[in-house]
Amino acid sequence: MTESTNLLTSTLASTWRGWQGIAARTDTDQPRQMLQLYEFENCPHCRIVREVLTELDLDAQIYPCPKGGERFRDQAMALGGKAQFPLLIDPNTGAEMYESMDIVGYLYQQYGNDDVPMRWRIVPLQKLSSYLASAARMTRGTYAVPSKPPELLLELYSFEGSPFARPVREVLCQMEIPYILRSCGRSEPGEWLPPKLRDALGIEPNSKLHNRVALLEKEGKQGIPYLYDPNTGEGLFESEAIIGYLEDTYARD
Ligand SMILES: N[C@@H](CCC(=O)N[C@@H](CS)C(=O)NCC(=O)O)C(=O)O
Repeated sequence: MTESTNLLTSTLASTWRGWQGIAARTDTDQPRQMLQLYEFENCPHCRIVREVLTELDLDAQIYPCPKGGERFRDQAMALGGKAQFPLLIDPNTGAEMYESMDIVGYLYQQYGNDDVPMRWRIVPLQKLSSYLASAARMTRGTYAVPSKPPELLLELYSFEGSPFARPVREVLCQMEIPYILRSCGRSEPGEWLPPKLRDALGIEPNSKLHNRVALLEKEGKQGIPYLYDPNTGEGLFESEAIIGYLEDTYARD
């Protein structure tokens, strides 16, 4: 797939989803211990859960379980008893849950202090559009490829609806590289403008989200996706550069 086709189909996937998984709330309760999610990127049901992680501004440890994967599938089986994804583990409450829509309800109740918004109750439409988003990406983020396991979890600053972050998550998934998903949705109106227009108008994005504030402090800007690899000390912006780095560092022939 060429770079422009890659971006086009990723944008199409976000469009099928009605650009959910971008706007984030600033008033949710943050869990003390990080949530754990066993999933794979192109699974339509897993996407729904990741969108809600963005909406509620929740971080999670992601354990990729692509088809044919050998690194975390057995672990998921041992925890939940079946090879079905998504599987959410919440060490704060002891909850272990399958079923995407149950997980959505749980996250809203536990951390959103709110009822599940109406659009999440239109289950057939949510599922159909998530299947269409998966179809737009064909087999990307579905099947395992050989890779070297990292010692420590990588960190990805991402929001679910980002057409640029998706290809990075797909590669992490295929390579079964576990990572901390640092949710970086958009909470302020100024963040929806393209950076160049924002700069021309002199608008500061002024995000209130903890990961965006931390990224700005650490790197001086808030580009998404941003990958930090504690195993090598590397920190990178730009999806193509990140994918190149992952392949150079973790691919196995
Ligand atoms: N009703 C479940 C459906 C989950 C489901 O069918 N997940 C598929 C992946 S999209 C799965 O676990 N397949 C088994 C596998 O990939 O090994 C939900 O909404 O979470």
